[in-house]
Amino acid sequence: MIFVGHWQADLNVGLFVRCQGENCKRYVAINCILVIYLKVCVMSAEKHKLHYTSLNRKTGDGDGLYEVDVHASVEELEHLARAGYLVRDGLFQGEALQKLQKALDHLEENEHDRFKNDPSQERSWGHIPRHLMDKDPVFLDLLKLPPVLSIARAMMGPLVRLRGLSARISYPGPVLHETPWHRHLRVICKPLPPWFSEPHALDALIYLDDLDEKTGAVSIVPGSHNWLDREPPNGSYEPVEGELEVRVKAGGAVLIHSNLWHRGLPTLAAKRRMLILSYTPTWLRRSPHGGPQPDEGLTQAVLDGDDEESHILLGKGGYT
Ligand SMILES: O=C(O)CCC(=O)C(=O)O
Repeated sequence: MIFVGHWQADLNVGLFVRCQGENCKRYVAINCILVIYLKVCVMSAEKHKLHYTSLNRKTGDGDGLYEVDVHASVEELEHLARAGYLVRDGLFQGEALQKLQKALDHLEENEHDRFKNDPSQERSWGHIPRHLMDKDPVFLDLLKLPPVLSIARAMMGPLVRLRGLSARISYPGPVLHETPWHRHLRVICKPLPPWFSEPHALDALIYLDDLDEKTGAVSIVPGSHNWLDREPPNGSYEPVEGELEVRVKAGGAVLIHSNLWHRGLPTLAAKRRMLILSYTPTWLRRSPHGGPQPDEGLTQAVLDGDDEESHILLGKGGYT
């Protein structure tokens, strides 16, 4: 939570910060800086091109040259590196958004039996379907989603793979649906060994419903992806210093480094649907969550095909 006064900065572009404090006037200067800062965070993507040369002649498409049409400005990438997040409004709109909502509703219906909402528990993460690309072509179409994949390649190099596509559906009800503070790549130890490989992944948290008081915002701690000496408070739902509540409209996304501390705030009065689309360097493993991939999932046909980029994205090759 950022404390900057008795007002809410609503930039009318979907990002809200809840503010509290004693004396508004004292914070006018801070507020102005905050508004400029937030505008940088949410400005629409200004593209640029990036060129990589692979220094591994066995990998890549012949000459080892990769051009990435990055769906972000250089400043936005710097912000992502430093703060660990980037807000994308209107990533999906109109029919494209409806297709995702419908596909997730369909999957929810199909997998409802697997969702256990134990009434004896005070809290739950909600319903978390996994392996989405294997289950519906609408989700498989996200494999090369340029506004996310291009940023993944800009941050981690040309050779990235899918870590997973999962969903989280939370509902209002007697069992409170919210998540504790967490990060997604829990592979860090203390002390850090001399050859420690810092884990990186980009997660696009794609919201299919408006984030508001009814559904619950997502809260993040800017810069926390760089904290290699501590973990988020275990199982905690309590506020953390520097916490920032982010809200987007349906179809918007919050791109985060996988190890940014974050939590989904309680879903109090309306169903909330979101997707998590993740990419890592090719040599990292896919997400272990959700067990083995479904037999005869849709990605198998892609792996049987001859598109090398898709093979690499699905974990076949792209490393030596
Ligand atoms: O629901 C959210 O906003 C975040 C969910 C999340 O990070 C998770 O399910 O791992």
